[in-house]
Amino acid sequence: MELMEEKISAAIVKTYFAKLSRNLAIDCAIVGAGPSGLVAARDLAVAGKKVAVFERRLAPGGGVWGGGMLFNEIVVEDSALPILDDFSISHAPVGDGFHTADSVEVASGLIFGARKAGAVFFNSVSVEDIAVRENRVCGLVVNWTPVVREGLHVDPLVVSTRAVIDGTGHPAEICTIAARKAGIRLATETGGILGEKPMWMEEGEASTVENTKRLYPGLYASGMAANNVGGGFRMGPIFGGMFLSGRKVAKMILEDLNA
Ligand code: 48F
Repeated sequence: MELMEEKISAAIVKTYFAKLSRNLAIDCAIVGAGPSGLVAARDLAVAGKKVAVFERRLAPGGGVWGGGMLFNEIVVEDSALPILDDFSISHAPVGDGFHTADSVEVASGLIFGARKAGAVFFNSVSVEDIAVRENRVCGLVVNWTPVVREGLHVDPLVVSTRAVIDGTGHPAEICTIAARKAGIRLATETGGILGEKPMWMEEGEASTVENTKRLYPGLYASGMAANNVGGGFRMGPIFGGMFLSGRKVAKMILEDLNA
């Protein structure tokens, strides 16, 4: 008779590898499970696309969990409330078109909503490179975060995808690799990464959405990554721009994939 210990281990291994196999060739790969990436993940999955999210840390959610300076509340503008409502995340008005939301509810709600819509998560996985063919970004090079952190000499695996979203936040890691390593000319004024500017909330909220764009065939950026690439201002613990950026990038990718 099979021991319970054997059954449990076999169930996890079998299910995980089936999940990984199903996601080795996908419609959209999202790097980074921050707020912009999670909104995009849900929208793309709701539209029927095969979406996977690759997150370096154990817990998806990016910079949402800690609110402002570890006070676990965030602020959202009127314009982004429909997105919170789509995820059934509560919010309370504080005047002048601003609302607060509990950052733990926001982080967990975004993760749950994206997953329930069909997006698949690969957490503790770091994206360390891209694949480029015929002038198009067409894949991600992935490895376990502990392997990368330990500096182990272990080769990665590759996931093929029709679209990549750089949702890595402030460092814009995927666009940086594209520009510096692949020699890709990004769709910016200089063709390179313009660099994030200092704090200016109103401007930062607007520029996060404006800078959300297709930067090269197959490569898009959202959230703070988009702002870094496009030279926008930072905005701190107000998150409407992040949510709207996620919605915008998903819409652009759907148009491109369905063209
Ligand atoms: O930074 P982050 O939360 O992304 P975002 O959607 O949102 C920014 C806000 O949280 C905040 C802000 C709002 O005012 O300014 O900063 O732009 O999340 C980025 C996620 O990407 C992961 C990282 O661990 C984080 O969870 N990440 C970064 N690089 C990689 C990565 C990588 N190479 N591979 C996998 N995950």
